[in-house]
Amino acid sequence: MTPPRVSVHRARRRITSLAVLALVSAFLPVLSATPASAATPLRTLAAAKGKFIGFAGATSPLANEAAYRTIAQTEFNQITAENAMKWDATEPSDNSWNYSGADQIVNFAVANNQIVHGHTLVWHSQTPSWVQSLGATAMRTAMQDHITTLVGRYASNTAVQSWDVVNEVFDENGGFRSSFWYNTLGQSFIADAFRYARAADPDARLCINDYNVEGINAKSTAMYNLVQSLRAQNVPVDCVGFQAHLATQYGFPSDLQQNMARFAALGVQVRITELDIRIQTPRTAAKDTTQAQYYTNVVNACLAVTACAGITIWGFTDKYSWVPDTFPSEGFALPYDNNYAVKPAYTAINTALGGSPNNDTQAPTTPSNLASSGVTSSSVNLSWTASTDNVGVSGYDILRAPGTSGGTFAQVGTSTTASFGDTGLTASTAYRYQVRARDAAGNTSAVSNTVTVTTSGGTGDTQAPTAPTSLAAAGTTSSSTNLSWTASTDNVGVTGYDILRAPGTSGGTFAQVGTSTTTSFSNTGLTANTAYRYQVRARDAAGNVSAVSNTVTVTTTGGGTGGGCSVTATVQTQWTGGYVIQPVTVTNTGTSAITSWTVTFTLPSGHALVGQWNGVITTSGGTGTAKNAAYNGNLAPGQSTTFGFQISRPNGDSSTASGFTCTTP
Ligand code: 9MR
Repeated sequence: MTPPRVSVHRARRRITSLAVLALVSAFLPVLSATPASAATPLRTLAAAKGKFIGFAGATSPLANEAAYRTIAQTEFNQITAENAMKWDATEPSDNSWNYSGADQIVNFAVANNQIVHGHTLVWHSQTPSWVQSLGATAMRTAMQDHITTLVGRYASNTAVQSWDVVNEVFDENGGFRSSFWYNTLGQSFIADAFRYARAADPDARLCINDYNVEGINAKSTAMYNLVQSLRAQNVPVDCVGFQAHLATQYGFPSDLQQNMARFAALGVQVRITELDIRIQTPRTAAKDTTQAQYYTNVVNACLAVTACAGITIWGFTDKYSWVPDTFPSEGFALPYDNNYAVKPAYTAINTALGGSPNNDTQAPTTPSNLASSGVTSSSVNLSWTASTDNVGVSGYDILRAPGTSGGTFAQVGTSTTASFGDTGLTASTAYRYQVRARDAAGNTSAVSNTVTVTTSGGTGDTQAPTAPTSLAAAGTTSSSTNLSWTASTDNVGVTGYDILRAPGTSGGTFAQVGTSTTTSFSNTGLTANTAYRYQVRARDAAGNVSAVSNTVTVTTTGGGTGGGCSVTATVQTQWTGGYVIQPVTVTNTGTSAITSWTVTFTLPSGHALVGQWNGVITTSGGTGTAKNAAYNGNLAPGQSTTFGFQISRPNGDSSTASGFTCTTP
């Protein structure tokens, strides 16, 4: 039989845990810790695998420690309140509610684009004595009130997506735990709790959660049978949580994946809800290695089971772990140490999620099939087959050498796509090109094949295009403006326009900010409430450049006392028939606080809104209008918030919403 891995009955005060931890730490040998900065964050890696990676959040360090907050928001995309949503925290006496900790967790999650798992509605522990002493009828009513009120409070908050409805209802042999719930109400309290929760938030995913159920054993089989029977009775059990409070001295439950898979076959989502892997003190490098291997095993099991939605780690720093509270000679269960340095466990999780932490040294593959096209007397278009890389290709360097041999290759440009246009070349002249790829850690690939290009002889043409005229700006927002002008003409044809910009209403220098092959250009990334001057000039195929156009002065909107905003939108995922835009990031670009914002965007024909979160979105014709939700309209200067939405589109249509513009009233 599996040895008991955890006792959850004892909730000592934090002071005890810190005292024990301090004592243990005093004898801890110095182990090497590596800063996490070189690693791709866990949340990025997990999202790429379609999983969440979360942590149990404690309200005090979240409020008071910047180091804790930084890791919390950088590394994780899911939060479970470690204690703040429990009954004793939220309803300490009958119908007297305290949401401060719960709201703190939820607000943090919303601000950082994280999802929240509510923990926990019905549990024998951390439930006030006024509940425990009620008679059957009053206890059932109290349970219904508690669930209805607490779940109802967050039902419209799209960050809060799931709840532990009942927690730890089994004993170690697979019988029902002899808790006050069971002893007063019998097992019916379980089905009732799920039904009350479903009524309070029909969209929330409702979970049953327990410990020592990671492997296949009497307790997990009892849980399996209960879930199967509840679902057969249409009791809304959607998900099973495996706490996974593991300990290296008891061995790894090697049938974890198999166990999750059998639950998944019942049609439920599964998740690892409270992962930590404690060791017996003192901490040693060998124990760290074993612990890291266990973390790897858990991540691999979740990755291998499609129905596994993700993993929540029960905290992330040893500084705030429940373990020494309960097991005085055990601890060090988490991926960060007391000083927020990463441990081998962090490296293991990151690696298992597909990352290459601690200074990635793997170079991208070499770009191949470099080829030239569209060679003129002054320009060439290059394209190549993209490289791949374990942490992603961040861009390409374009290298050029003079002539058909000899000389030195020097970098003449960069590209984030697999093509590049090189301009300003001399007619009837040979050049050699190569490209190489870079990754996010700065590794560069070997160079591609070399392509030799000889520019055309040109026409001997020295006639410049006419200067563009009637340059005008329209649709200026706090961060962008649209320029248009009357086309130039040229004896050998205009090939494009250079767009030049100078700061302010006078002075400064005009510098090229873009090119266009049409008679319009949209300049983005501008600062709110700021003046800019623009000019354009035309080029012809022989490389002749026109005089500049008239100057147009543009002042972006927003800023000042009214505030201003900018918006960027990302297509997170798409499929035949739809896509998700997430995050849409709204930033106050002004110098004073704003209290509301409005983002408009264009929806292609046949695209329809099917879901939205953290904003209030309406559509009319081909225009979408998103206004802030009640809780994210207030933005200090420089502060951002995000929202998102899902769109359905006709099959075969690969277009997405575009033209995102932000305004403040
Ligand atoms: O980590 C929690 C700790 O701070 C509390 O004192 C304790 C009270 O029982 O609960 C801990 O979290 C438990 C979780 O809510 C349910 N599964 C077991 C966890 C560890 O005891």
